[in-house]
Amino acid sequence: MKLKSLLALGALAAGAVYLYKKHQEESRVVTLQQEDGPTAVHTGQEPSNSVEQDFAEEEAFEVSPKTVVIATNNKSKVEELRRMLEPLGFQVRSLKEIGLSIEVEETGSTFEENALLKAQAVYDRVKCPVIADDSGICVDALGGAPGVYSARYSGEGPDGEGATDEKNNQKLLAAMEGVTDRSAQFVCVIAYLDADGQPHTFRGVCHGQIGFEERGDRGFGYDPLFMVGDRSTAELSPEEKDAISHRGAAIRGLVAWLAAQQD
Ligand code: ITT
Repeated sequence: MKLKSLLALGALAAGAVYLYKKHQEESRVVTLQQEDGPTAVHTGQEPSNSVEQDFAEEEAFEVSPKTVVIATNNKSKVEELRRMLEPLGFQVRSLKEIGLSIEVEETGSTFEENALLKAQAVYDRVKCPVIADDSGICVDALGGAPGVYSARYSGEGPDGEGATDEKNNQKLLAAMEGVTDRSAQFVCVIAYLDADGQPHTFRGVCHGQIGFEERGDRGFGYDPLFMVGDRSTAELSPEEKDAISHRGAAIRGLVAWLAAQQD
């Protein structure tokens, strides 16, 4: 195993130990009331299934020191973040699971700004640790476009009304017709708001090339067009994608930072 991989594994293990210790230490009970949002109940205990099922009706959900709410409406992002975070001891809660319906206007001009906007909007409603993800694809020959507009690329107006993954990919392929420089980056910024609402951001980048046709049926979004070596990221297994992806890199940044907080 390469030294880089060993170091990454070490950082992940340290992060997991940190979360475990934090969980062991916490035993107080705090109830936070929200005006028109759900109520987060901090107990330091594992949540029971029955509490989970009542989230929407009760406007309450249980929060242990390991709980993190994922501030995204993109279920593929939730899936990727969950599969990376849960093995490290995080208790991942999606917006759907806590019964919180929220759309945040992405008015920022950088991934960092938009990730923070999304994290803050959700933190204001739940007052417990939150992770938001703003990500996209930046194509060198297109001056970095679609960048922060990746989700809205094929849509109408500033909200990108009507954009879909399929239309985005078709538009990108058309824009790249006859272009020889195909270099591109997937970028992900994870905004983490801790229990006190202090913001921290972590950026991950994955370098690749825009393909000439869609390949593979895994992943989501621009994956079928994003080539790393001779495979698209839609042809990688989940583990292979996490090991090289922009999201994987940003999450490893967060986990290493959490581990450093132990001291
Ligand atoms: P939220 O804002 O609710 O998180 P969203 O899908 O609108 O969901 P973004 O604004 O961050 O998220 O847009 C991300 C865009 O970049 C969207 O078009 C994704 O399909 C694409 N994208 C991000 N990560 C990707 C990945 O790992 N593979 C393929 N496409 C990705």
